[in-house]
Amino acid sequence: MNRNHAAALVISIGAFSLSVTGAIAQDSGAMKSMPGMHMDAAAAPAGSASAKLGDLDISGGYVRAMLPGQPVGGGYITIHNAGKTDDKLTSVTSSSAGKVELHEMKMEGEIMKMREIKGGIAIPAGATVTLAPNTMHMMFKQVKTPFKQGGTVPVMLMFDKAGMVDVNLPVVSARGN
Ligand SMILES: [Cu+2]
Repeated sequence: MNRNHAAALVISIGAFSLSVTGAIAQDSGAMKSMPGMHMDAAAAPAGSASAKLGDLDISGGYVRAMLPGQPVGGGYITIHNAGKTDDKLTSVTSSSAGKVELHEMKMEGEIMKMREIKGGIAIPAGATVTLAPNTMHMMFKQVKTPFKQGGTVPVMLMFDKAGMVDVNLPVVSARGN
């Protein structure tokens, strides 16, 4: 698939997740950039997952259903550090995917770009960090069975200080509600 085809495919499926577009571009070997993306609201849908781990309050966890042919899934979560010690989300694993990467999306001029966040996501003392569409997200790769609305995707979040916690993320619609 050349880059133009990837772009056309993305545009044809409409207003869906930017993680899809980024991943397609990435998988085609060109870590780029689709012009003309719009920004979604970042509010977590009803029924999203929560958990508590030490000083960390985890909420708003969910993944989006995957569209036919979509090679990767996107997941989102909010982490509040109520403690006095900085922490860091170092990695995520899931039995539903061969691997889970932490990604971020950034506008560079008119262009939205996605890249892997190396070294984890800092969760400073007192801070609330949100992984949401169009910003940071969990990217599920080598997904065994495409995520389907109504299902759940188990993840294990690993933190530098707080340790690890299992969360079952509900699968919401591909539009994120
Ligand atoms: Cu991504």
